Amino acid sequence: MKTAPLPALIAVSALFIGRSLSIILTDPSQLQTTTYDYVIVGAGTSGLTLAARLSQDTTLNILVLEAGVSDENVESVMAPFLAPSVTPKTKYDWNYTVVPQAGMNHRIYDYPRGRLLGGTSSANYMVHQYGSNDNWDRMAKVTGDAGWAWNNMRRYVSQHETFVEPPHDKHNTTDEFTPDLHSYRGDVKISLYVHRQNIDSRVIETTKQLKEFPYNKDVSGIATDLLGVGYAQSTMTEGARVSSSTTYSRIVNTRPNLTVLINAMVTKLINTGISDGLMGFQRVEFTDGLTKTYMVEATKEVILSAGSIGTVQILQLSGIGDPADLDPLGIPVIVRSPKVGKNLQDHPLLPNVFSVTDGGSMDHILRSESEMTDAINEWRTKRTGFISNNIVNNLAFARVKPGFLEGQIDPAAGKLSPHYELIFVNYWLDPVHERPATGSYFTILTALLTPTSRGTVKIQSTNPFDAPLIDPNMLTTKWDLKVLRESVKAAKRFASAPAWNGYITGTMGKLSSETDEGLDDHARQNASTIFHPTSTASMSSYSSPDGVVNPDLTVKGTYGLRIVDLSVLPYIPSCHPQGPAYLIAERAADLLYTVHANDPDDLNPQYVLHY
Ligand SMILES: Cc1cc2nc3c(=O)[nH]c(=O)nc-3n(C[C@H](O)[C@H](O)[C@H](O)COP(=O)(O)OP(=O)(O)OC[C@H]3O[C@@H](n4cnc5c(N)ncnc54)[C@H](O)[C@@H]3O)c2cc1C
Ligand SMILES: *[C@@H]1O[C@H](CO)[C@@H](O)[C@H](O)[C@H]1NC(C)=O
Ligand SMILES: *[C@@H]1O[C@H](CO)[C@@H](O)[C@H](O)[C@H]1NC(C)=O
Ligand SMILES: *[C@@H]1O[C@H](CO)[C@@H](O)[C@H](O)[C@H]1NC(C)=O
Ligand SMILES: CC(=O)N[C@H]1CO[C@H](CO)[C@@H](O)[C@@H]1O
Repeated sequence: MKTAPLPALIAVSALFIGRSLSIILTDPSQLQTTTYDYVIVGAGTSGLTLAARLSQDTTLNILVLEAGVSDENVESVMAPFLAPSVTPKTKYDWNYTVVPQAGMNHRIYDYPRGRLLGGTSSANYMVHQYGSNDNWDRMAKVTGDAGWAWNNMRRYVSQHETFVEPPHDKHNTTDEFTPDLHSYRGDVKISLYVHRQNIDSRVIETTKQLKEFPYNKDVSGIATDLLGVGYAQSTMTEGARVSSSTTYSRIVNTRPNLTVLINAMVTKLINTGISDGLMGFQRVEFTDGLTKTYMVEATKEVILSAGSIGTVQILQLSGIGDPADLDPLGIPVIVRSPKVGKNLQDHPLLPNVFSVTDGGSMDHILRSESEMTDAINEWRTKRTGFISNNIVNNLAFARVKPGFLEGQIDPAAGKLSPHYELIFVNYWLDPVHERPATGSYFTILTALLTPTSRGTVKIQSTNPFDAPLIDPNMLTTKWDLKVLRESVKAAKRFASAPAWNGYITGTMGKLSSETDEGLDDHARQNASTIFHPTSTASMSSYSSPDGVVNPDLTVKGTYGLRIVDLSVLPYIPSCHPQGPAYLIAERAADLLYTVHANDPDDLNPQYVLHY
């Protein structure tokens, strides 16, 4: 049942071109010292960004420990269209699987997380957004820290992104994004599509035919309004993926006081003292994955950037967590923190597949070894063709109709936040069910963006190599099922626009159902994840025990320990979350930081913490 959405041919295309590695270290014996100012755990989306910012202060000595391997010259990572072959169940994946899902017919499914330089930014599908301002403003409100509000966070966009214009294919992008909103002087390159798909014109035509689906020129969220149908903005440039690694690894070479060590899996943090009732955790134990255990120390802070799963695992292994989770494993509770691993949120994803006129989609190309080989060869030599592009060009964001919310508190952060998303794909894309051997398809994946279900992550043994139990607990509330059902109805309305006449020929599976029960069956049978776990080490106000970190990202009950990744979000944002992961790291750097070489004017002294 479980297969990658692309042919096996691509899964083996992770060829190394064979340039030698940068000075990123691969073996602990290469470390010059065991004492650093900061030790960052995880060279992922947030971790590498934070390392790059902090190391602008050359008086600081910084070590980043990454469990995974190098991303360098891995074709499946570099070629945008091959993203679905980077994971699951590869050497670049943590290979997680969820526990049987009560709300989904007790099915299990893969739960990929990048295990390589760049973390999940090296494995994801590259769609880039910041979310609506409501998402950030709600975070400011529940944490009591105005620094998380969008009017403060927005300025980080200028140092974070460089919008690549024109894109690699040099097409005319008029009306495909709003130039004034974007930055052209930041680090991470972002671009519009570089290869047209034959469904694009029908998608845009639909926005003219159905009032329900207005065109939105810019769905980044920078201007706060991301409702409607627009062109995806993706972390890619010159026909290749952009990640925190492609962006920041290079600077490691130029910063003698920044060290990145790969193949180094952190197994726990060691309690190094007690001060004012707070526990210190400034020693980090890690392993080369073979036999040896190593120890390094941070004189200032240890920063966990191991992601929504990895960060929880390390906290729990270190005795920071819910006694109910730790006691049965015989782990002494050093910091009682009942919310560690609780509050897991994710966006359920449901493929709604339509059959289309024979040969009208990309399915026949994806099934053809020779056509794929030709396309990959074109990409290798010229970085052009569909392999140079993301798998998706258009997205839609929508809210349920007002009546829908009667008698119900709106789980969205505000009126600018969508409840669900539609993703338009020019072939059969179902992460759970393999593409049929014949036929041509159009997939509208729908995602529930405001889930009220809450799940858990917890370790199942004291062995750091045992995967934690991951329970996203999806579709276990009435709201979640109802909104996902509504998203399916919206997908069917979308597909009923005249623009699709002569193209769509039918529906697959229970998508055809006219009853709510039938559509719910469809959801329970076919939904899985869009891979956006957040909130497992949630932020709350300084006085609130109902969280794991404080608004400055310090771990409650500790000193010398912070968390900087998506686990700190109290609520999952209504968007693709890599943009928020980058921006959290930008603000974390400000919270820690004394020098801000790029943008001295942008620095708000209110948020600078001097050591
Ligand atoms: C298949 C897939 C597609 C996605 N598509 C999109 C998309 O199109 N757009 C979008 O916005 N988001 C997408 N996402 C989600 C997004 O990429 C992630 O939410 C985001 O990158 C997470 O950032 P992070 O910094 O929290 O964690 P990560 O980037 O996952 O970083 C964590 C790092 O810590 C390392 N680590 C973990 N444990 C340890 C340990 N014990 N010791 C040492 N190192 C450790 C990991 O190997 C990793 O490098 C996708 C995710 C997946 C899996
Ligand atoms: C994940 O599975 C792949 C394929 O079986 C394997 O090569 C890789 O080592 C596994 N990764 C981990 C972290 O176990
Ligand atoms: C791009 O398209 C717009 C609108 O159609 C047009 O006004 C503009 O001149 C075009 N730009 C170029 C460089 O061709
Ligand atoms: C949904 O699930 C059913 C039952 O397992 C399956 O027949 C169908 O192919 C699945 N996928 C889609 C896109 O309907
Ligand atoms: C704090 C620290 O280790 N600083 C070092 C940074 O790198 C320069 C150049 O190698 C060293 O001279 C400093 O000692």
